[in-house]
Amino acid sequence: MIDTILLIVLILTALMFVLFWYAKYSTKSGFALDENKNDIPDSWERYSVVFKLKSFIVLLLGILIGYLLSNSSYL
Ligand SMILES: [Ca+2]
Repeated sequence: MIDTILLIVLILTALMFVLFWYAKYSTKSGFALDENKNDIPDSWERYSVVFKLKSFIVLLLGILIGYLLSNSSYL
């Protein structure tokens, strides 16, 4: 059970990093509109709270992964 949750969290974390990377890449390279220059594509601006909480989310995921890993059968 823990193993499954750990895998799901790891996949979510990977998706999260792809999302953050894509937001930065698309605005920096200029194919997404970013008129207020905050590295968030303007069409994603309604989800900007996710970007504001980025370091908190990464910290939380790190703690969660550590906790799940210590309780999983992988170690
Ligand atoms: Ca923007």
